[in-house]
Amino acid sequence: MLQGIFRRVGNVLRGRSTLDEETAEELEAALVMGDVSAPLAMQLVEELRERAESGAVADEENLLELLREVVYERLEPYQDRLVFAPTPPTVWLVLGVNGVGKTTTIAKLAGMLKRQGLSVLLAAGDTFRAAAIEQLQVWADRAGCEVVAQTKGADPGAVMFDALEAAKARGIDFVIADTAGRLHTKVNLMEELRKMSRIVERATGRPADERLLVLDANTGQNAINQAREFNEAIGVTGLAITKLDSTARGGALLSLTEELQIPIKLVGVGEKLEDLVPFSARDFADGIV
Ligand SMILES: Nc1nc2c(ncn2[C@@H]2O[C@H](COP(=O)(O)OP(=O)(O)OP(=O)(O)O)[C@@H](O)[C@H]2O)c(=O)[nH]1
Ligand SMILES: [Mg+2]
Repeated sequence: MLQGIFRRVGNVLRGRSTLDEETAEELEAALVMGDVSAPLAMQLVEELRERAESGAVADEENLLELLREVVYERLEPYQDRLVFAPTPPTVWLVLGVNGVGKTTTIAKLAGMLKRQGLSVLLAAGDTFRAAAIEQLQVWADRAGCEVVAQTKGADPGAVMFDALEAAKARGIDFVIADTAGRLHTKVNLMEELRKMSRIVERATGRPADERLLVLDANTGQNAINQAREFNEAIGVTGLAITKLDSTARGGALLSLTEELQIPIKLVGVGEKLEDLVPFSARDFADGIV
């Protein structure tokens, strides 16, 4: 994953054992090209320079190794696990603008839980987009779980309510809710998500255990604006970053976590059911070289 941004970084550092002015500038540019914000790129290069100067850098490998460490230390505090409820069902709301990979991520999560022998019910909360319900159904069949749905145009709050009732009645371990990525207006969307959230709270006595925001790694700095909006509307508990397999960027992850202080829980690395992994700061940092 992430060969794109980091190949460029690797190219800059390859063959250099000192961080002279020219290398520093090239490295900063390579980071910015990979969607690291300009101020953060400057900070990273500065940190690298300090470390390079405080210890003897014997070879170019060492310089890359130092950069890995700098990136790892920045991300490590934001690596976190998914939250499970003390008593079932665990409820996860999956949020994000259209096309980021919500429905695919839900299917991958369901597949992951099913493989662990847990029962999962999906709530078809995207009642707005044409064929969204059918798409969720197709994925549910692949993952081997059931869907609670109403018809297109139905109230997603009512779908949520039905799904929670069904899960409680049948002793299901997990309810994962799909949500719309777009409504007539953004205000409508946020209002609808808040309503779904309230219904979870009323039905289970606590907020959804995860309000997972799905972000497409390719959207770069724009992902930060999306995260800010969803976070203000209903409080995001974790991020799922998708399409890291197909991006030449992904550096926005670094600024994203620091600006919003929201942990990254999952990473999507492909279009298949198995292509979801827990976020690892170490793997991400290692992707640099
Ligand atoms: N390469 C790659 N593609 C992905 C990944 N996750 C999702 N996709 C693709 O992204 C596209 C959109 O995925 P969806 O799951 O339908 O996205 P969504 O957020 O539910 O979209 P809406 O329902 O329209 O709001 C599909 O073509 C997926 O196959 C990933 O990790 N890697
Ligand atoms: Mg969808």
